[in-house]
Parts: sequence; structure tokens; C-alpha cells
Amino acid sequence: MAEITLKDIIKEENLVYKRSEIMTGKTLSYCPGCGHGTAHQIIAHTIQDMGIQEQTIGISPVGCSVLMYDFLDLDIQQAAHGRAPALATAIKRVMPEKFVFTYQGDGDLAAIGTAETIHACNRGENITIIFINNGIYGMTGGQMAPTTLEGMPTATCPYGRDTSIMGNPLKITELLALLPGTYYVTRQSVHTPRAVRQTKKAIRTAFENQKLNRGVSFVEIVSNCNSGWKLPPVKANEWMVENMFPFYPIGDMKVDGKIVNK
Ligand SMILES: Cc1ncc(C[n+]2csc(CCOP(=O)(O)OP(=O)(O)O)c2C)c(N)n1
Ligand code: SF4
Repeated sequence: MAEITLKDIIKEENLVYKRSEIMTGKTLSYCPGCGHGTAHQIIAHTIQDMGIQEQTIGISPVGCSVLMYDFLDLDIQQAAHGRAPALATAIKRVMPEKFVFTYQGDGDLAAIGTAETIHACNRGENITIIFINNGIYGMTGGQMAPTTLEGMPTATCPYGRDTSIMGNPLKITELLALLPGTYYVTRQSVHTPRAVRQTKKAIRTAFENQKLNRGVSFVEIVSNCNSGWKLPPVKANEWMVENMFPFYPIGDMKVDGKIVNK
């Protein structure tokens, strides 16, 4: 019997997954198992599917994804910490024909950038905001963020967040859904193939809304920071499902400008 080689198996018709051509191929700087890389892939595939590579401008944040411009073959402008929605506002207003998106962590979007986020969403800028919520400041060593859960240990609250001293975790996405300028608000994740498919659908919807000039489309992705959480990747995802999802439930919050009643 003729020997079956790897070349026989890896045929175009058997292919179920391929790296997006919009990924530059540079080695990602993320920790193994981190959700940032998967989120990049989803954005790249969506832009490739829509054929809008030349018309898209991304805004990279300060945080672990600061080097997003190295990984995605798109026009990308780096923003100062938290200022991505303001920069996206300016770029979209000057070039309304472009698809403009921000990509921001929870420290960037929900701490130092709270004002920019709220005002851009309230104004209803015609942009897409992609928000990676890992409940921690990943890049700087795992300090407490506004999104840190009650009781969750971090580098700056090693015994867990004590809400009597440190305040309550901030559900910024729920808050943004209440603003008149947000048209589509959803919370997704990237820890399973199904979750990846759902997130891809959400990001596609967000870009399609932008084409139709609908205002802000906001996609939160609840993700792990296995290094900051001091857990191996698989355990980090299990911890996320058990602890993050009850507080940050997955699903749509606002569709076509209307709050989704659950
Ligand atoms: C003006 C300013 N303040 C503080 C910092 C330090 N800093 C860099 S990244 C970061 C937090 C990033 O966390 P997050 O946005 O949650 O992204 P992650 O790294 O978790 O993806 C902070 C506080 C900075 N670079 N600039
Ligand atoms: S520190 Fe956390 S958010 Fe940053 S790359 Fe590592 S796992 Fe991802």
C-alpha cells in the first residue's frame, strides 16, 4: 500500500482553518494561551472576508496589545494610553469613508480612558470599539483594574479585591449600552471554537453597522490574562468561565439601537 504523506493530508479541500493573510506572520509577543492573539486573528479574518483591508484604520492602545501594528497588515495609529476613542473620532471624521476601529484593554478603556470612551459612545461616533476585558492590567504586571472582580487577587490586592476599600468592579459595557450613541453592544469571548465563531459574527456586525453609519458598535471580549492571574492557560480559561462569566455574562446587550431584554 502506498504510504500516505503529510502532503496528501494537507490539501486545500481538507483545509478548515488558515492564518489570515492580514496577519503579518510576525511572532506574537503575547504569552502562550492569551486571548489577544485569537482576537487579532478574528479581526484579520473579518476584514479579509469583507475585502476592506485598504479601507481600514485600526487604533492600537497602550497595554499588551501596544504592538498590534506589528501583527496586523493594516494602517494602524498608536494612541496614548486610553485616548483611542478620541483618536478614532478624529480619523473617522477626517476620513469618513474608512472603517475605523479601536482595540483596547480594560486598563486602557475603563480606567485611564474612561472619559474618552464614554464621550465617544455618547456622541455616537461612527466607529467600532473592541474591548479586551481580562480584569487586570496585564502589561505592567497584573495590578488591579476597575474591572477586577470582588475577591480576585492581583499584584496590588494580593488578598483579593476588598470592595469596602477598593470599590466595586465596573461594568462599563452595561453602562455604555445605556447611552444613546451606541447602536450595537455585545459581550463575547474567545476561549472555545464556538466562542470564536460568535465573536467573529459580532465583529462582522460591528463593521457592517459602520458601513451603514449607525454610530458606535462596541464588542467586549472577556479574555484571560494567564500570566497576571498566575494560572496555566487551560486553568485560566476554566477560572474565567467560573468566575468572570457570572459577573460579565456573554451575549448581546443592545442590538439595532435597542436594549436587549433578557
Ligand atoms: C499615561 C500612562 N499611564 C500609565 C501607563 C502604564 N501602563 C502601561 S500599560 C498599562 C495597563 C494596561 O492594561 P490593559 O489596558 O488592561 O491591557 P492589557 O495589558 O491587560 O492587555 C499601564 C497602566 C502608561 N504607559 N501611560
Ligand atoms: S500579560 Fe496577560 S494580557 Fe498580556 S500577553 Fe500575557 S496573558 Fe496576555
